[in-house]
Amino acid sequence: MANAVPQTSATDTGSVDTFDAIIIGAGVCGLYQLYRLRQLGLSVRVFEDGEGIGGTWYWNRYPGCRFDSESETYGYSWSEELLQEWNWKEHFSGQPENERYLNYVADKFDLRRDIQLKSRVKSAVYDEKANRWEVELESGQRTRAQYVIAAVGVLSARYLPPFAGIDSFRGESYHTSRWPQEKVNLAGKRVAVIGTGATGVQLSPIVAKEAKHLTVFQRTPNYCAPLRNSLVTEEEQRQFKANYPEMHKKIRTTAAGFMHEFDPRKTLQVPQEERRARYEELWSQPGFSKWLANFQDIMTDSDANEDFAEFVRNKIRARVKDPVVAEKLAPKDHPFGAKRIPLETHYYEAYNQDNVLLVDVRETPIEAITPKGLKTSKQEYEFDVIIYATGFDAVTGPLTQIDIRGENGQSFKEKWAEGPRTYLCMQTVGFPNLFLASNPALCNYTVCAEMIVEWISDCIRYMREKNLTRIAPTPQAEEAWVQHMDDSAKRTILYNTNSWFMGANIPGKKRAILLYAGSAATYRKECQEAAAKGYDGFVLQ
Ligand code: NA7
Repeated sequence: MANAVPQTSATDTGSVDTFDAIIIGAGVCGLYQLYRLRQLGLSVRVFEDGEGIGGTWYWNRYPGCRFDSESETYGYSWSEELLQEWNWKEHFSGQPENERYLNYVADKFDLRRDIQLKSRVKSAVYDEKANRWEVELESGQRTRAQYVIAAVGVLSARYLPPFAGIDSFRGESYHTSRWPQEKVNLAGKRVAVIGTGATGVQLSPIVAKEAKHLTVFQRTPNYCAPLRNSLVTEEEQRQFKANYPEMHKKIRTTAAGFMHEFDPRKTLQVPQEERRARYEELWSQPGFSKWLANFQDIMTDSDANEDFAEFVRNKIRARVKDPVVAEKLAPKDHPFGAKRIPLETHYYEAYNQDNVLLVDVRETPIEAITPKGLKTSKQEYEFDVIIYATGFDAVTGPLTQIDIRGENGQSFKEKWAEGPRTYLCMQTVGFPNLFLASNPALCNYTVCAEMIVEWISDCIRYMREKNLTRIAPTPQAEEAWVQHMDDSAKRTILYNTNSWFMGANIPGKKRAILLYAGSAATYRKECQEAAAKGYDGFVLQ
């Protein structure tokens, strides 16, 4: 039986707690990872940067923040009791409720006693002789563990563009992913929102309602699709609860881990009238059906994609009264779905309000943030509040921000300088016993996260049963997987578009696919097969 009690040893620099496993991050992945490792009898410590748990749902508390997955698919599937107890109030649940849900889970499963909040991990260094990791926090606190599981999130390292004069602004400024706990009062204020990704699109219509004036600074227009959120009725709630097993079975087989399944037909083989009718039908449905239940070649065939892209542009044109503004909002420089599709509620209508202005920063680039506001190449705008909805250094950023050193002092950041190098997205050569729970294979969050967490937990259980203490991939398996990630992306329209999927939103970041572009179901199968073959592609000692 594993020793579930942390060991403390004295060193010349103070005492060091030793755990079986350290988990970095108390979000969706980290909480479940803690639960699973505890079940194995491991002593575990979770370090969480925030003052509360929840990860994404703790940090992103900007107005309008909500799921774009159907709520019932986002909840954890591993506790029938939890599934039956929790009532999702909205079909696409908002941040306050999502944060409440994760806190409910933490309390129900007594997770808090192993979570240390306000604890940002500074470094993790592998000690080869002892085969363990030395983890140091920003506070100087040091701990040790045989296993480190990075559950740091894939969209958690905020990106703030290095605008000239950014610190000179005399008003209030916020990044959406570091939104304050207390309500930000925008009433009567002149507000700027920079960014029109999923975040800016959720936020702007709400700001437009409250603020005296809103100016949205757009660099790339997105294909935004109606979310069509609504309250969950009692009957729907009853159906969720009755159908959970079936639904979970289904989402484990779809390409993206959502409840939507691509239509097996090829777009241009479907007669035009029928195709149009299908587009309208998809458009009228809630959530990502317009993307993920579309014809199967929408992500691989440019002509097929363009057919739907023009349909979406016309939807935008129909909603925005000023034709000049409408054309600025209608994307023409990238295919539909090559950037994440923001799901919106009254986004386009906001531009019909007298108090909302759209500034295209490709026409008039942002030159500087000034004490009074923001200066483009054309003019200076005055603001009381500037909101940066400028996104994240996705997937690699949260990991490379930590000084992780593997065998021979090798730097993780240097190793990943060209993009993620993993086998099965789970581990990287040279960093034994470091597992990546927040990894490039996270698509629809919880369903994918659960599979990854369970794979890691099963692997650790296997090692303990066999008295093995060290696991890392073989260089050959890693090389083949990196190639497979690249090949899978090349077959899609993702590859040639500038988006965070390709790391193209961060100046100087090497272009590489950051998310697994193959099917979630295939990924699940590959991971299961490797495990069934005694962790094929890994060296266990
Ligand atoms: P995104 O999708 O990366 O969007 C960031 C936005 O900020 C996007 O419109 C960017 O324009 C814009 N941006 C970034 N840098 C600049 C500069 N320097 N000047 C002007 N505009 C800029 O992040 P989100 O937070 O909206 O969404 C992230 C994910 O969270 C989302 O995909 C969902 O999965 C949940 P660009 O498009 O790069 O031209």
